[in-house]
Amino acid sequence: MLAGCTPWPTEFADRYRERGYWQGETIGAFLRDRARRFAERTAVVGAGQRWSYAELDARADRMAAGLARLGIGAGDRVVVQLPNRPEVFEVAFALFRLGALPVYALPAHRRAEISYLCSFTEAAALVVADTDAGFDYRALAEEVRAETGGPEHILVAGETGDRPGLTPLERMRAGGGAGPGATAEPDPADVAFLQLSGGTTGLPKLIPRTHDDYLYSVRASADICELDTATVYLAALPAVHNFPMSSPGFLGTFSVGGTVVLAPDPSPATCLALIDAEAVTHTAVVPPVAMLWLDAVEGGAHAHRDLSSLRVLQVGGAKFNPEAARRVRPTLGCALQQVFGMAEGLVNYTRYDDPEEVVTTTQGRPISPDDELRVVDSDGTEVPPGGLGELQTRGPYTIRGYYRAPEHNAAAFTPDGFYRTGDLVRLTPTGHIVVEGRAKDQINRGGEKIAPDEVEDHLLAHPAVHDATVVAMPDRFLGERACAYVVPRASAPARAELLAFLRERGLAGYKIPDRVEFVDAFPATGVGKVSRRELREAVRAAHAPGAPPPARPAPQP
Ligand code: OOB
Repeated sequence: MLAGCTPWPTEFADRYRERGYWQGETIGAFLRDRARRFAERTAVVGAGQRWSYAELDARADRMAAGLARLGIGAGDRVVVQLPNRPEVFEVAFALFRLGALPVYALPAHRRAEISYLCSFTEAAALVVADTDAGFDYRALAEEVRAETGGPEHILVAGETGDRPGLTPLERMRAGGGAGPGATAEPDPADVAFLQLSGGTTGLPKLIPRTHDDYLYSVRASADICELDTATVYLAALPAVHNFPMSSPGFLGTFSVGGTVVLAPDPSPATCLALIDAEAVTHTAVVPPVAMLWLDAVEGGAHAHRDLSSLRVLQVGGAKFNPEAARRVRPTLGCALQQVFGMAEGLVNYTRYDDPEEVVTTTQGRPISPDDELRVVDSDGTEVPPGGLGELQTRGPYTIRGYYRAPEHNAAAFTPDGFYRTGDLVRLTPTGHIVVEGRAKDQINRGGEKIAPDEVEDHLLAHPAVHDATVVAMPDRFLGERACAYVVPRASAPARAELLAFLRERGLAGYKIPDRVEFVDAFPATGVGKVSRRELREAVRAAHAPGAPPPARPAPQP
């Protein structure tokens, strides 16, 4: 296994194989097989292109050969930051074929995140788009290289704009034949890619997922969601997030020979038009996006759109409130499926035959009979059935440790290998999970996860900041937003200047606090630590009665 990763203990690995969860297939071989079975069917639609399974497969091969010519091969890490365009699949499958590991970055990430990913993984290459949604990713890539001295190769999907040092992705497609290493068949038990965790402390953690464990979650998800060759899946969220990737997402759709349609953004205007034009059957969104779609359809502005093909709207990533949940069927004419998942592994779905009440008020139940769930109190003791506590889990597709993070792993996993999710839940008598809150220090901004101390560290770098604490504040639309409490030195900096400072440090936009409060000191807990709870309560109180509703920025999940 890739150095710096924690394998499953042998007895568990054996059991997962015996029970047929781990089938010894790689993601590269998986696509090869589907390309054979569904050759002429449409695999991908997006950015004005339509690729059949055979074409996607052939493109992945050509791309793999080109990357191998650059010297990229088994075990190399490649940071991939691409928007929802067909190249994202071409590059990912090429890397799987080479046994190289995609490290998935979100389009919203900026210099701070991309530099960290490139240096931490010692990436051999960074793959970016030229521009997207008005942002120049080439300039970002160049800044990353200037800051970190790497990676050796920067590959650009689209125009390089004649910038020296950037290689057009197109060049990878040019030469024929398989280069050295292009035929490497990785071990299915080994790590296939690294995905970013939402993070609770400091810098983001990387999640190593193996071919075996990931493909199990993909097959089982496609099965639960009843996907088949007629499935048209709309990737409305960034495709490389775990939700649209495997729950059941694009991989689930590929597993059954369906069609994946890539939306450039999750707005109702874009997505409702695509649902109509491509006869989309399934899609997945975060709660604020679901609410925008519901409002848009109820407002009548999209009455000319035919949404009758849509069978299932999946909502997950953050808690979906039951009132909004109840509007899905009458407004959109499709079933709701709640999805409570995490990039670390465990994914829960409400099932299509669950009663309406269960679908609207719970976050589903696990994929696998071998998902082990434990609800514990703050001492780690299991609570009585139905009681509230922190969810811990282990199972055939839940990691046993983050990549190169031994210290963090000691806290994030129990000695017997359960992942401490940090989610406060209770289980219903039918085994469904209701997410009630969070024990972890994380802000869930409409599905986008923020680790407060990552932002605090950036604030503390400002010369006029003495101390900083970032907490969640409730928000009707996003669920939560971030509020920074700042103790200034002699004189407080202007709010706008502080926020500009964070942007200049290259922090992703969704991590920039929505509100900044200057205070003289922080409330302390009994042991003298900053009391986040008191700050959360303070900001909640400041917002509660008659507080003006904040503007609705477009969510960027
Ligand atoms: C998904 O994955 P991540 O890794 O971005 O975030 C995981 C965390 C969970 O631990 C929980 O705190 C929160 O996001 N969450 C939910 C939720 N779904 C995720 N909280 C309440 N209700 C839900 N339905 O977000 C993710 C991964 C795969 C599928 C779906 C979501």
